[in-house]
Amino acid sequence: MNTAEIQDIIVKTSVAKDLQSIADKVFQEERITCDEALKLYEKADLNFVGLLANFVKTKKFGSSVFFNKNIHVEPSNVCVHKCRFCSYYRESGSQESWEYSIEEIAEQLRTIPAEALTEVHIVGGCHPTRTIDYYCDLLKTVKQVLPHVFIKAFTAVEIEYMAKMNHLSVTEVLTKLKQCGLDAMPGGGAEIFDEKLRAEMCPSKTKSADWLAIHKEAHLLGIQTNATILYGHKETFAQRVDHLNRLRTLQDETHGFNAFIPLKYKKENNVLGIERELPWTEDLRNFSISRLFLDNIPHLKVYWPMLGKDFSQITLDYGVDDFDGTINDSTKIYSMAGSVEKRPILTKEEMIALIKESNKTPVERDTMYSVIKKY
Ligand code: V47
Ligand code: SF4
Repeated sequence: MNTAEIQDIIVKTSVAKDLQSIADKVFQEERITCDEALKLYEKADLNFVGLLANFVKTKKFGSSVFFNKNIHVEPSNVCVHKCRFCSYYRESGSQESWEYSIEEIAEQLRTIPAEALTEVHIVGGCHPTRTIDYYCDLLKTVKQVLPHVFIKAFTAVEIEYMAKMNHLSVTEVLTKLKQCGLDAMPGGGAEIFDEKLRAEMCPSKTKSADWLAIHKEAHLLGIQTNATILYGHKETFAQRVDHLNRLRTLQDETHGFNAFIPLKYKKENNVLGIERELPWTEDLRNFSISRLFLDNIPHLKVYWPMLGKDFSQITLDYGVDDFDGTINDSTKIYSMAGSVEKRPILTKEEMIALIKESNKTPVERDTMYSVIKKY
């Protein structure tokens, strides 16, 4: 649909005047304000924001939907933090904990044919006794076993912890990791930036300003990163807008974020005590409004293991342009929290078929979003 056709639908469906003026801004590629984003969360129905988000996505990327061939490595779920929404951390020695040695991880990676991967994603708990040497050796080993892959590793929370426990600055940690093979960083640990709510949800975790400062430092060192929000728990719409705004402001300065990934709170096996997860319509509205507000972060990613393949296909009409990766059944963070996919794995062919079924064009990318092949 072109601009005029969408504008016509908006007028004919008697959308309120204040929402129409937001739509006009979107069509003119003008930035929407925090108040306008809040108005969208409070007043706009799914079809309205969906239409606009799909318009923006299509203008940027046409029918392309990106994916990559990746695996998640989770070295350990032993963690010094005890975030109240987390279903994953365990004490060292507990039956449900794991603490893989570098050799165990290398063994696992050696079983994967080289052509099956272009990225290894590494995220785990903040382990109380592992020093930065473990993480440096891990990066070097991954590059030895799979020299052609990009490594996207360690959240800002893990980076902060490495700095503290090894008496190093964040810059020193990032520089060392980069020398050992770190190419990019994932977006985890952002949770919700509102200080009061963050203190309630994850009291000992990296403070919001520090999370942003670590990403800024990574960007300045040439390490591209992602960003996330954990939504669907106790946060208000205003707190979501505040979160998005802090990311947009940093991105204006550094341009180092590749993708934004809204992570839906899942309620199983954690102590937060939320009884009902958000309905899917709210997920779609959240994807759409994120696409409209974050005009400077190019990619909007759906993490399909958490939301399920079928529902993730629908998000492709609500502003999403990135289907993440093949994953290879290698993550437990979400299966322990009650994710839709219990054994997340897609072959490249299955991924291509899912995207084509949604009437989109699958585009294989690498970690830096360079195009490998269009299908
Ligand atoms: O920061 C923890 C989230 C994140 C729960 O950058 C939960 O490409 C929902 O950030 N319900 C880690 N979410 C995972 C992450 C990620 C995932 C995929 C791709 C990328 C990327 C990053 O998992 C944590 C936290 O926000 N999380 N517990 C839960 N109960
Ligand atoms: Fe640790 Fe991350 Fe879980 Fe928090 S969310 S307890 S930092 S593993």
